[in-house]
Amino acid sequence: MKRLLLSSIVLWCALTLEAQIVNPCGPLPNANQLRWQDMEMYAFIHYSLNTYTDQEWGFGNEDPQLFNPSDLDCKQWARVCKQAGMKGIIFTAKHHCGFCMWPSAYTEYSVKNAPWKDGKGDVVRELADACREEGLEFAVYLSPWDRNHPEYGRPEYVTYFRNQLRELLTNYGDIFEVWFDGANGSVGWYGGGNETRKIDRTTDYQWPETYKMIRELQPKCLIWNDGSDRGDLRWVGTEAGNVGETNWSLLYHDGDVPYQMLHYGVEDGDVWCPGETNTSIRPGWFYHDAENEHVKSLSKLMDTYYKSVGRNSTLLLNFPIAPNGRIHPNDSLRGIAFKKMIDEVFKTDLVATAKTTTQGNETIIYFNKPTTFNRFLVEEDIAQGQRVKKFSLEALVDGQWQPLKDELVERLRVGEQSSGKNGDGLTTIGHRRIICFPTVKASKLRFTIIDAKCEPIIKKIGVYLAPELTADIPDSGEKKSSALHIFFGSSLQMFIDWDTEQTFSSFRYLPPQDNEGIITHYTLWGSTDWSNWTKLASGEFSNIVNNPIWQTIKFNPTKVRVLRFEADRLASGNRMGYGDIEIK
Ligand code: FUL
Repeated sequence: MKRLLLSSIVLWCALTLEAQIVNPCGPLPNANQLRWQDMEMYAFIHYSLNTYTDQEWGFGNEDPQLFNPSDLDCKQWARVCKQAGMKGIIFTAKHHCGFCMWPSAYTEYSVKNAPWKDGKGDVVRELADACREEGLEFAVYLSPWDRNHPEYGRPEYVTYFRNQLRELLTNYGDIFEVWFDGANGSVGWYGGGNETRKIDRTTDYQWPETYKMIRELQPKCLIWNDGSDRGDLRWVGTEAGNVGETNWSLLYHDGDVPYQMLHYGVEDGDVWCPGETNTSIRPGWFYHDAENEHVKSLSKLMDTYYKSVGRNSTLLLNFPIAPNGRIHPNDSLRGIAFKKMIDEVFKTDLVATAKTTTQGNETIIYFNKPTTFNRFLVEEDIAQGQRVKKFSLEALVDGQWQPLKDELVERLRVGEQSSGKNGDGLTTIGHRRIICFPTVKASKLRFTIIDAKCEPIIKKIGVYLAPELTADIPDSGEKKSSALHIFFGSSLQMFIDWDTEQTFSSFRYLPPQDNEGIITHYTLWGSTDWSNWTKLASGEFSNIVNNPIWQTIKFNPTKVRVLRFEADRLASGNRMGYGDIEIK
């Protein structure tokens, strides 16, 4: 064991030192959190009855008879995830619809009443075994919101939920994380009630008792939270695949956790609660045929990597399972290419062949000759706390020091206050920070820590030349709705009309991307004469706030001259908003 010198920034080469905590700085991670952070990337797998109903959120009354995959192969999932660089898998043992992918003793709504394997199957078991065979860790997602259960929203439900959790935590070996999901309580089947159940998510689930049970049954398991009771790690406030470039692994131990805190952490927080960035390899979490050509591009996935692992977070990347019971080839090929690209980018550390000097908080890397690079990587020894608040990077190009900045810095969201975070992006470091900038050819690189909470302890730095990735095909900027005649009857009612009758069977809605006026519940009407209206569809846009992607409403082919699209409920604001509309 070597000791870290604390006099200043110490270690420049890609060495991993086991450090003694001699000078702790603020809250520290525990052994579980340290181990988990080093996993860096692990997979989510979304698979349930939704896979067979083309939905993102089931209502709770979907028929278990639908679950009969022809070719379910958990070993294929594990192999793909491993090759995609994932260190573990978190599986949707139960999603909001309440259908259990294991034969729970506490409900009939599970695989035991599905035709698959004559009701003798257990997907959780098969996946847990497959993970072990591949050397992957295994974890479960158990939705607290259960739209099937008659007692949901009542104290009896908490007992049911804990019983299920106990089954999962005792029968399937080591579980590295439990994922509870914050979506909760609205309309659902609830045993036939078809009603709305409101809950207070901070008190009704009685988390402290549940957490105690988890600690007893699985002492190494991390508890996910979205800002209700503090668990061991936090959601980052979005499903788009990015955490703030400033990202403290700290929160306050109690009080509300608004988006700003989820996304950026809290500099003077008093508990260690690192961020986990979750996103899907496709637009939706569950499989939909219509998304087969929309698997995220390599450049989008790399962007996600830089904005998660490269910003002091872990990456939880979702692979949905197709109706046949396997990961679709488009997703597996892209996942594997993603891992190859990460390896390619970080293959050659240019610091290894350079000379490095450190004086105080300034380090200079002297390259043997003018060298091209476009990535800078730096890691703090987080076992000793997260310390660095601000740093700078400069490249010596043709005898002149040029400042480098993080070209992936986020724009502020509507209404978001700037707190200086969104300047050059060179703020916090933590477990790993990767700075992307346009390729420079320089003879020296200067890294200066400008501000830190305590004496900085840097564990590693690296400089790399990433290959140019063909950018995603840019959006032409032309909206599909620009060809439509759209006008508003009120702030919650939109009309689209045509000169002549048209036959349509689908209506697509892209919510506004700045968060204001997102429609969560809608009704769609059609008419040929403006006075007799036929209801074409009504319902909810599941998960539209956290994942504001295109939503498709399908209906029987109908002749209309005018469509009336009504917002029955908005997520925020009082005027319906839209990013785009497409009608076919
Ligand atoms: C969300 C859920 O509502 C989605 O369906 C999905 O499971 C995602 C990971 O979390 O909150």
